[in-house]
Amino acid sequence: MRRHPYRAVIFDLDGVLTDTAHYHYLAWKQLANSLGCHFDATFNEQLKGVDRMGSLELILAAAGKSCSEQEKLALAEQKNRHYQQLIAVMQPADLLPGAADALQAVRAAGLKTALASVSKNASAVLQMLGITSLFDIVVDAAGIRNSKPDPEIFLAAAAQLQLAPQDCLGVEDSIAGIRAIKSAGMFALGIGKAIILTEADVVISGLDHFNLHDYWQAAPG
Ligand code: B16
Ligand code: MG
Repeated sequence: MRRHPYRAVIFDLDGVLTDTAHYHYLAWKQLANSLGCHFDATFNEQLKGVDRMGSLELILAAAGKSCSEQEKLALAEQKNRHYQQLIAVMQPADLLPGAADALQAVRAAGLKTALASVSKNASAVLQMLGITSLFDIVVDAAGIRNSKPDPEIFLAAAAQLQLAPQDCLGVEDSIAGIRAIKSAGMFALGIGKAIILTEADVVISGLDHFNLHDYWQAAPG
């Protein structure tokens, strides 16, 4: 049997394995509206995959507002408190359809699994979902300096797995994340809509449509 062209799959968390992307949206929307800033789902696409302070900067810039560093920290903390209230009740049933099966299929095929999330809440969410043990390595906000779309988080994951970037397939639901995967030199599998994730190599609507073998022919080499 032909060896699979990839040796690892690097998964994003929010919006790929679980619907925390929606909770981030609700928490940012409440904060933005309390500041009198317009906020909708279209604008939110720009925030996906972007770290907390980077997201706040985008909201303030779009509204033409300026704040001191101290005010920004307080606003980011306020958003995070609301987000943490929303995720407090998460449990294994909150895994998105196909997520656990996809992780298990990757491991059964002999490939490594990694998580690449810029969220400071990533480890807590993995614990609540009960899937920490399904990852060989986890790279989160603590392990990087630059948020997506910088490729750093995906390159760090490949390095920790002791693999070359081209041996890895990245899975992302955000425009910033797909850009990070492509900049890292990896195959990018988008989760969502092709009309939004235009830079992805392949887009599927969710991990319930994940089939590792479908991505063989598109692999480099
Ligand atoms: P936190 P991912 C990202 O996670 C989210 O997509 C993004 O919306 C959020 O602002 C960012 O994490 C930071 O999260 O405020 O919890 O540190 O998509 O990289 O898994
Ligand atoms: Mg995401």
